[in-house]
Amino acid sequence: MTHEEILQGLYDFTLVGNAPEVRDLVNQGLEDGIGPESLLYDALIPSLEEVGARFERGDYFVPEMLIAARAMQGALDILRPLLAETGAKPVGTYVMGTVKGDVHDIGKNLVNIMLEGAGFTVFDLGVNVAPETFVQQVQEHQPDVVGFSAFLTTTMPMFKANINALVKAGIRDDVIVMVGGAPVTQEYATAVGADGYAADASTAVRLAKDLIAKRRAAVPA
Ligand code: B1M
Repeated sequence: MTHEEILQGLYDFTLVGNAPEVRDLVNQGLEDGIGPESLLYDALIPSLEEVGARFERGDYFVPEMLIAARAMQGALDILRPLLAETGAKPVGTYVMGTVKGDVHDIGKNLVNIMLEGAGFTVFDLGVNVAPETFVQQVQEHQPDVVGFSAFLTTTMPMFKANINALVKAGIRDDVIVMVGGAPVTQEYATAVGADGYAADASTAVRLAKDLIAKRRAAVPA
């Protein structure tokens, strides 16, 4: 198979949620020398975007979205160690979770993989994380950054609820707050009082490093 055929196959099999074929093609692609980033950004993510577009048009329903997501997760299990394998020095600590009411986690997991690859220690709180859990975990781990992911317009308001909970606990200024997720925009992030917003995983890593560097420069150790 050519590289193009492998990428096309990955796109097609993810779209129909054929997890065994997706796993096989990921392995075959890696054996043939296709980079993990290319498998991700040139096939898997575009396929999930098409899944979302079909859902919006009413051509797909929740079960189709779910099996496509499972196929993607199988691929990520194989790619995770390769994406995270950079030998980077520790750069900071990150507490991350998907907000309350929201169970989407593929995007969050991808951000975590890239953060780990860049040298962050990541505490992943999972999905459907309540404001009080974020507060408790920030108090426990004292991270440089706390990240909130939201993938539904209906769960985005939880950013503000989480920030309010940090304020109430008296720890808002101790931690950098970053937000992200498919429907989130810079304007929304600014409006709720987040310190940073990123549209994708690699920008999220770059921004986290920049925000930490700025904070460390401003606050003498
Ligand atoms: Co849902 N879903 N879903 N879904 N789902 C979306 C998000 C949707 C856009 C589909 C659509 O209509 N086009 C739509 C939301 C519409 C909206 O509110 N604007 C939607 C809906 C409506 C729903 C339900 C309500 C459907 C229903 O039940 N009627 C339901 C909600 C359940 C709930 O959470 N309470 C639901 C359920 C599901 C499944 C469970 C079936 C499944 C999730 C499985 C899982 O995650 N384990 C699912 C899926 C798979 C999707 C789509 C198709 C794919 C999501 C995905 O993984 N994308 C999605 C359509 C789409 O996104 N195009 C959709 C790939 C991923 C790599 O990208 O998630 O954007 P993304 O993550 C990016 C960036 O956002 C960013 O970096 C990531 C990597 O580059 N990022 C950050 C993420 N977090 C960040 C944090 C940061 C910085 C950057 O800093 C802290």
